[in-house]
Amino acid sequence: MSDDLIAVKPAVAAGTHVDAARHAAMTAEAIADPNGFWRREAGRIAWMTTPTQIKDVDFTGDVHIRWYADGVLNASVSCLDRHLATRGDQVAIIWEGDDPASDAKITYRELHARVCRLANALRAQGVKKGDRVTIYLPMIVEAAVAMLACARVGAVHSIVFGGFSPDSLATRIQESESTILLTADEGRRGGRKVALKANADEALKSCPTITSVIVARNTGGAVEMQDGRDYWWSDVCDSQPAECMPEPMNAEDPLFILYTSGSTGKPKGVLHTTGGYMVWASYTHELVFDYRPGEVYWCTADVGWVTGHTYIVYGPLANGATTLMFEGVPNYPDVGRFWQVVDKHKVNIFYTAPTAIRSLMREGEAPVRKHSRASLRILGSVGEPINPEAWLWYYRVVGDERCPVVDTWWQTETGGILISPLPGAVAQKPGSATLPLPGVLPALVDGEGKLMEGAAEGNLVLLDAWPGMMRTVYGDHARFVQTYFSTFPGMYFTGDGARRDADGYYWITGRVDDVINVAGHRMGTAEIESALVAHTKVAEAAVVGMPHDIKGQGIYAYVTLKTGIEPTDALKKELIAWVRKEIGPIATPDAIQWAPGLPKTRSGKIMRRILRKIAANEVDGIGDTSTLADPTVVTDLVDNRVG
Ligand code: 6R9
Repeated sequence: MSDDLIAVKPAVAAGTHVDAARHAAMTAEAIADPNGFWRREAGRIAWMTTPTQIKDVDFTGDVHIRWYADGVLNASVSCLDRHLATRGDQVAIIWEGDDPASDAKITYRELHARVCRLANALRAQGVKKGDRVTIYLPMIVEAAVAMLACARVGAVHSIVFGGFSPDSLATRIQESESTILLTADEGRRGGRKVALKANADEALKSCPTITSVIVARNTGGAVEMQDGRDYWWSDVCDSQPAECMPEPMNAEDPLFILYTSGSTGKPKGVLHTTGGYMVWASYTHELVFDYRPGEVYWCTADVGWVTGHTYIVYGPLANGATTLMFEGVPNYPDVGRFWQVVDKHKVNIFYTAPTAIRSLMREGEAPVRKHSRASLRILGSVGEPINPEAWLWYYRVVGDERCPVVDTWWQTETGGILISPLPGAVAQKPGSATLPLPGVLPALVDGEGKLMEGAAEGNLVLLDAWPGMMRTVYGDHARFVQTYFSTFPGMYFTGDGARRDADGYYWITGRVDDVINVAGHRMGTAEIESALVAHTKVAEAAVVGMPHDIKGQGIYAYVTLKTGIEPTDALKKELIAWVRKEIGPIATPDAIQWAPGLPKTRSGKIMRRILRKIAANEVDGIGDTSTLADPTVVTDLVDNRVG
């Protein structure tokens, strides 16, 4: 690990929202007077009724988390209406297509009108406050319109990433009991088409709660439209008025559900509410990216992930920013695509994932140097640990040593960034997410939950709440308490491990549970295992992460076949295709090893520690196998390791 300190440059500190002194003052104030601090920060969004109650939190017992509980607001008003007088004609969204020849610019006034039309159409379809609406859209402007229209009528949106399979979509619709699905004919990515409507049709065979499907015409590809259920977006929206009364929402009314993978069982519906989430989205977007009016801001995530929710839509729009939405991928039509877009739209702030940086790094400096990148001011990273080598390449080659790199640590559950340098205040260290934002109280605990002081390595927890954190698991509060507050009672457990150095800087080391992070996509090993065992020829499966140069982690699956089934290469291919179909391409196994037996304890628990070591080819570190029911299985697995 690199411990070089990269100081804040005077040019960056000049005119910053938060300099070092302010950072220290805010940090102290947020601890000394959280109610006063967060009452003031609430002023950054638009309220119909200003809250007088600020923080009401208990991390023990049944766990309740309430912020601004008597406040009333509508998230879409903060993102749209209140900007109309001052920046109605400013571009809100720059849309850049997968095809470099296609783009669009939408002003705040146009976005407001499009959101209102869809909101009216949703009401006409019978959508009421509290109803769930599933969104399965590609990275087109309609995705942002859909989110804000749901917010406008008080519907709770649940976005399903367009790369998920019909099965994954169906489970998420069933779990949320959505009544409406918003989708498109097809999506585009890297010159290929994604059959969204066809996937949706497949999923809807097992989703009786859905009464209507609203379909955006995107590629113009042929789709089947079911009479009485499916409507074209333009047909339901064009005739609607461009004004729509926003639904008054209590601060603690849900804004959205987002399903995310955990270490066990089905994906959890992470529930975020309105007031605290919006304050957090605005606060963190302004501080971490030091966003200044008039700047062009680009986050390369997909709206199907939490990063897209908070840092493509809600945060930037709450702050009146110009946010760029990109339909494409980093290497299409060529590996200079990101920098070509940066120059084309004069992007000032650029936020991407380490996996993208590593894949571009492999292509050398020339495709970067070909483009000027002179507009860039701040670079951000999110989604997984960034290795110092990739950090330094990002800093030196992409940012010409001019732009600070903000490595932002957070999770779907946290709603927004918790640990990150503020570019005008905190010196950076390549590979470290550095310090908590003012108002965030991370700590490290050992295996017994004992707080560790000073320089240490342990489990990353949060000792107190912040306004943007999740409130519950949708429909399963007991699972919320169990997952996040039972490992270390009274503390929120992140599932991550971290090291803290002598300067108090945090270095996230990765998940300590059975969640893996593949190319910045979070996945539960249990989900992939259950997809594998659903195949008729598979008796048992165990999945672990293995180190991968580009993706951070790859998927390594140990598969035990049913008696009499021949282990062939053709069957490996069949299983890989099967997992892609069951979950989606992001879950494609990188390696499958036939396992006549799995290392189990005498009580039948699979020893994943051993499987991880074999997958990583660290066979010397396997350690004690004497507690296994049959230690000889390990020898067989080591001898037949794949790769
Ligand atoms: C925002 C997002 C969350 C998990 C998290 C951690 C990893 C995210 C990171 C990072 C090291 C960073 N993670 N950012 N690890 N440094 N800057 O990615 O949410 O998809 O829920 O994933 O991602 O392991 O626990 P999500």
